[in-house]
Amino acid sequence: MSTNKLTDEPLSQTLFGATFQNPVLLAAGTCGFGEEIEDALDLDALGGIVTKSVTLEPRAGNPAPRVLEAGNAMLNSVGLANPGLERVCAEKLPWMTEHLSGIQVFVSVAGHIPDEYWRIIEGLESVGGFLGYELNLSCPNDTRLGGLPFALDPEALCGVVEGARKLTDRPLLVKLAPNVPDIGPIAEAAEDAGADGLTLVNTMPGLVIDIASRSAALGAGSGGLSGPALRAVGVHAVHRARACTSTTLLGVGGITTAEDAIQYLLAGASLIQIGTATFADPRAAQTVVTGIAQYVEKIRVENLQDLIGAYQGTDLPVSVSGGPS
Ligand code: RRO
Repeated sequence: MSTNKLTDEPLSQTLFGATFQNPVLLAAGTCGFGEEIEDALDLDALGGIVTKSVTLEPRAGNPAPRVLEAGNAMLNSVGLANPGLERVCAEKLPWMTEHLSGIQVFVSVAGHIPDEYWRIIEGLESVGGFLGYELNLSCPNDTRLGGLPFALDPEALCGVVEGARKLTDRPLLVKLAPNVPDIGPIAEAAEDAGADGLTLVNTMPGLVIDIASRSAALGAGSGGLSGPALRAVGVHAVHRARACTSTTLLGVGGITTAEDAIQYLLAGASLIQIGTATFADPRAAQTVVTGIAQYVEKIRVENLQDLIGAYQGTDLPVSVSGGPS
């Protein structure tokens, strides 16, 4: 049996120059700006939150239905509904400054062209109430003007990140997409462009067809798939990014339980984000914090560093040549 002595705060980490009391954050788009969800759970018990993606102008979002169940998953096409930069600065960030002092906040930023990302950062820089940015370069529902989402095009992604890097000293996370042949080189490109951390992964493009009407079940047509069906994809993406970069990783996709979160930690994520699970159980993230604490105590590791990246398996796909035909 291990003789490791447990520290007082085994879940606490210093990352990006800030203290995260535990590794559990709420994912962008699932908790508004904190205020919208504060009655449903104890935000102070978490490591942090990522806000809904902020755009330059307010956005009403896509036609209903915006969310539906799709097997062991959820499909959404919210369409970036958000109050826009001006109201976020005037209302949301002041609320967060006042109410969220013990946890870390990242503001998610979205746009159609690089300049929109940069103008949002410029608009937020002088405002308090948050630690850093998460550049959402991977929304499947509102693509980059005239092209694929930035996260599917490494050159375009680097352009956004390099420009953003010049505008801020705050921690800069980049959120990547799962629907790429190999996320490793994309993670590497984002790190080289100046990202301080990578969030893996956004939702996977998906479609549900109503067979009676022969039309899309979501109001907008296709959407982004999340929930348990995405988890193995996300864990694999984190493991690939760990093999190709040395930057801090945030794992997201299909985490419902502490066991799910621990898979992401073992794959190399320092922080994890809970998204879809919050819709079914608003207190899911708190339950995950408690479960990770119990796990750490049970296996008697000193702290989270003993778990993070402890999975040492191969990250290479098994070759098809020579396999069963
Ligand atoms: O708002 C959305 O429809 C949305 C966004 Br911004 C995103 O990044 N991922 C997603 O599944 N939905």
